[in-house]
Amino acid sequence: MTQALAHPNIALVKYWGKQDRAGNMPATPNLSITLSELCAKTRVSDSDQFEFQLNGQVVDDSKVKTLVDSMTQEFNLPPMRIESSNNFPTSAGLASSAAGFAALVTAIDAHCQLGMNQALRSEWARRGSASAARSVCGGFVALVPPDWQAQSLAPSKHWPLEVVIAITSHDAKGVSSTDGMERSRLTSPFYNQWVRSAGDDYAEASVAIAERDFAQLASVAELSCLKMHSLMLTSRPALSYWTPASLACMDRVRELRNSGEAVFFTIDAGPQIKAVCLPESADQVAKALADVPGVREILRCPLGEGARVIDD
Ligand code: 2P0
Repeated sequence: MTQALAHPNIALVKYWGKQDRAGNMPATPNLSITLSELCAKTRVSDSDQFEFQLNGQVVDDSKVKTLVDSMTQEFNLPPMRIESSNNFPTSAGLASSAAGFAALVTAIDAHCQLGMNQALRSEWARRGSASAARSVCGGFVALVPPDWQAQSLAPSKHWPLEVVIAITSHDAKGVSSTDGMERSRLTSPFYNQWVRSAGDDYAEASVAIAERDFAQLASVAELSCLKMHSLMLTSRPALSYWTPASLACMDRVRELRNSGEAVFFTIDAGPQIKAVCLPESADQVAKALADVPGVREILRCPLGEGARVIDD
């Protein structure tokens, strides 16, 4: 039995849309921060047949099955039982699949002694879920061409940002990211412009990170987030992941920033707000978001490390 742990990551330059070829490659360069505190733990053990359990329940998950089948074929592996658990809500815009696939590939690699390096684990995790490629690495992470294997831009200690997450709903999302981004690619009139402008957003964000320029990172990260949500809203039929509380939190973050706090928001394919702050603003941001009507829970995460094998 081998167990691995991985954290979710939050994209600051978003991935929304795939290339039209095999390998689950994003259409645009993207960039994330890896969180600590929240985690997926995945245990792999020998078994007579494939079985996947999520949070203690046997689940028929076609993405997990497909990835394990591909790895089994590629590396001639025996059948495995896979038990995964998350210490945070699943399928609600908190990147549970990112953490889950990064932990899964890391556990299979160790259990079956495949000897993969980090880049190869990232590539296999990407085949499961592209954002999972990034959770293999810690700190500030890039997923860019030509290889589309995630690479570390900087370790978490380079710039100890903190993320305050405002949970506004515990419900699982109605349309999966995979289906939603394909709908946007096929139907949003803004999709081509999104693809054309992503390289500039990526370049600006990576400079802001290298120079620890919070105002510049805030500006480009909110732009990338809102461009992605514009694609969602202009898909046919429209994709809308926000709750009224998500909008109220966005306004609250803007007010906090106008009053001098170092904070910006980002939102994924779900209703939760992730407020990225400098550590000196985190207490104030957490307190302010907790008071927004409709916010159910506040989570606080410093930046964390990449996927790794852990003792039981
Ligand atoms: C991201 N998201 O960059 C973006 C922002 C959600 C919104 O990556 O189809 O679960 O499995 O590759 O990785 C979520 O999409 O999609 C995602 P697949 P994935 O974090």
